[in-house]
Amino acid sequence: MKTIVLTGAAGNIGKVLREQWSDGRYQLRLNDIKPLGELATHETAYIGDLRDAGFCTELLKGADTVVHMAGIGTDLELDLLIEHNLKALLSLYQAASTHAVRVIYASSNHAIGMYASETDIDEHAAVRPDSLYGVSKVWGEAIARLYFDKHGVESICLRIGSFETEPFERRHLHTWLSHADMQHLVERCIEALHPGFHIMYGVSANTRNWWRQRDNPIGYHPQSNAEDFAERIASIPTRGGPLAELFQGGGFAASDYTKKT
Ligand code: 15L
Repeated sequence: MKTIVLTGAAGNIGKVLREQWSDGRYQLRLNDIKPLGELATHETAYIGDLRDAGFCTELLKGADTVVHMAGIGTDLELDLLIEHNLKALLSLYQAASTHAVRVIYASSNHAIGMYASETDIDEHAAVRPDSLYGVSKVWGEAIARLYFDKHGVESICLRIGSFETEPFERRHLHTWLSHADMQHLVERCIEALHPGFHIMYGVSANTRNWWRQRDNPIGYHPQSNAEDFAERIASIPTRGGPLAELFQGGGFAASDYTKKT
């Protein structure tokens, strides 16, 4: 049976993955800095800070894959991004290299959020981050690439769209990732044979997707479609005002925007 490390296990995505694996198909090492509640027999809690290299080494020793969902999920202060999205990630990759563990890295669509909303792109398009948060995700993808090229650590970077129970605004017609599709995506990343390094868009099979997956070595086949909710949400403006409608990153792209056209 595979041993999977799940960081950010107490977070939104972490909880959904933990629930999916409640049947005990994997031995789970659950990491967070917050309490994790009652544990099942196939679960072990590793409460601790990923910036601590010794802790990371202990966490990953003997594991097959780490599903790295921990980190700062918004455009907060630079110091926090540096601590949690840059330093902690580096410490995790160092441990992954020491123990030859595959990494599934939670990148984000905000790595390419400054693309205009009418544009379709694939995973090979140049990065265009929409915020310092997006820049921190670009850093993460670069670390993943470095550790594959230089140390052979396999990584799949997931450019996650809008992970929500249901889509609830116009932008989600293009960006929604359902819980079921996220579960399928992460499971395909774990089970794929020798994926190497890849960037995958974490998005459902939305009719209006902006993101095209050119290479799909893991066999990700999403089933949900935000179009099923179009009648209700097409008239609900994207949060962040009119500018947010113009960019794929929505409110992240609109925030602090000062460019004169
Ligand atoms: C993200 O990366 C954020 O963590 C999340 O809060 C949402 O803003 C999501 O992207 C999105 O783009 O909808």
